[in-house]
Parts: sequence; structure tokens; C-alpha cells
Amino acid sequence: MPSRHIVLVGAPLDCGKARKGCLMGPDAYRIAGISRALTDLGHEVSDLGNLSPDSNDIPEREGLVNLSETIGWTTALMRTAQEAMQQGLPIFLGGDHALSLGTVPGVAAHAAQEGRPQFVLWLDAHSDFNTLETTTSGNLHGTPLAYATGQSGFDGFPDLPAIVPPGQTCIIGLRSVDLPERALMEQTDVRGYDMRAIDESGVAALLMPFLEDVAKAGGALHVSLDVDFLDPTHAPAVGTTVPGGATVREAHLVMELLCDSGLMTSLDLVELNPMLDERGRTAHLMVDLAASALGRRIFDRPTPRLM
Ligand code: 4U7
Ligand code: MN
Ligand code: MN
Ligand code: MN
Repeated sequence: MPSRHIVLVGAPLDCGKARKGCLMGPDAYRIAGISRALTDLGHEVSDLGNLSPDSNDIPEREGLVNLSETIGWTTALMRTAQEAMQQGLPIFLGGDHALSLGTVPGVAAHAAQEGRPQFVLWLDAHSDFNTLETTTSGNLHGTPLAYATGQSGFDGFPDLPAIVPPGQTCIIGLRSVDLPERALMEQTDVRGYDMRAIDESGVAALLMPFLEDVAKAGGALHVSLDVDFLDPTHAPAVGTTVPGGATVREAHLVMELLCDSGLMTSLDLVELNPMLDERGRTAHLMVDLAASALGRRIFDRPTPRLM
């Protein structure tokens, strides 16, 4: 893969749900060696450090967790994502998945300025397609894909600078979808593949047609990788574990195919909770997956780290 300028953006947001710990995610990726892994592949890497949320005077709403802070992160990340896209390929180091409320509209705004359609690949056990009206948990990390695709029910959130049409999104790894999310998704043409689809046809057969659509459209491709896409036996450091997830090889194959396609223009690494990790293995696995997406090949693989 040609050498890229990769821009690391730390987003230590932890407001998208009640259980704390994701704020340590950006530093865990740094300690797990994300910069070194990418420079070893020939890329230039800059690290913008950790962002903070904007302040605002939005009142809290009953039944929603940390609404004001989440909107503060959303506005900050929308701005930073647009800026980082001008510099290179951003990797947003989360932080919980509420960060995609800002990153996806931000990168989509950049694509719109360039006259390119924005596509989104969502690798997750969950569809994250709740709105402020449908969420039963009140946890806003369960809402970003509904917001970014322009669903209604986001009062108080900023107007989207650019909408990603649902037909330009593809979710892979599903095994926990709430009933209202499913009803809303079924009204759209979002592509959603559950674990059974991976079992039946293999992940490559699901991903390749989507990548062909992106290529044909000359699109930009944002990839949002939630730790819980992976099976919890491989990736325990996440609050929302759901058994029956992707294997290490299935996840690497997705990343290797993304690399071969040359289509990925931005990446979120989300939901890592280092408090729940076992000797850093989940952080290391996420770093290895990012490296696979950016050119690491099995024969280039460094000697396994001693844990
Ligand atoms: B994650 C959930 F109810 N759907 O809305 C909700 F099951 O970013 C889970 O994918 C959301 O980890 C999970 O709270 C959000 C729940
Ligand atoms: Mn660009
Ligand atoms: Mn998610
Ligand atoms: Mn999830």
C-alpha cells in the first residue's frame, strides 16, 4: 500500500453510557504501540493528542445519559474530523461509540466538499440505530448511525453538515438489535449482516459487493470498528460483550480486504475499556487490526510480543 499520512486523534469520551473506562482508550492504543506499528509500515504518523468537548448550555433530558457532554463532543469532533481529513487519513482513538456522532458527519462534510459520496462500514455487534426517542437505555453510544444517516429524533443535536444516505452504509457483525432499531432500519436501505450471514457465506462475500459499490461511486469510506464486533473471548475489554462474535481471523480478513481495496479514508477505533482488559490483549488486537487495514502482511508480521 502506498505510504499515507496518518493523523491520530485521541477522543477520550466516556459519556455515551454509564460504565466508565473508555476515556483511557486513546492512551492504551498509544502504549500498545499504534504509532510504531504504522510507521513500521512506511506511513508518516502525527498525533494530535487528546481532544476535549466543547462547552454548551444544553439542558440534560430525563432518560438520556449525559446529553450536554455528548453534544459537546459531537461539535468538537465534527470540526476536528473535517480538519484532520485535510491532512491525511485520520484514526479516531476512542472513547466510546458516541464519538461517531461527530466523526461520521465530519468526514462526510469533507467528502461533500470534494464532491465525493461518503460510505460507512460499521463493524459492530449492535446496529447503533436508536434515536433519542427510541433508546430504552438512554446510552447515546447506541445512536450514532441513526444520527449520521439523517433519521429524525435528535433534538438538541447540531444540524448535520452532510448526511450519509442509509444505502451507503453497511453493518457487519450484528447479534444484538433492539426492536425499535430494527423497525427503523427496515424503513431504510441500510445493509445489515448478522453473524449468521458471516457463518453461512463468509465475511468476504458480504464485504466485497459493498467495496465494489464504493469503488464504482468513487466514494470515500469511513470504517467504524467497535471492539464488540469481535467475540469477547478474543476481545474482553468492552462493556457490552455479546457472545458469538467475529473471530480474530474474520476481523483481520475484513481489514486485509479493506487494505487491498485502497478505499478506506478514515477509521474509528471505539469502545475499548482498558479497565476490563487482560494484560493489554484487546488493545494490542485493535492495533494489529488497524495495522492490517494499513498494509501489514503476514510475512511482515513482527515477532509476537511477550505478554
Ligand atoms: B455500542 C443498546 F439496548 N442497543 O441502545 C442500547 F442493547 O456502541 C446497546 O454498539 C447499544 O456498543 C450498544 O443501549 C452501543 C442496548
Ligand atoms: Mn480529501
Ligand atoms: Mn457500537
Ligand atoms: Mn457494539
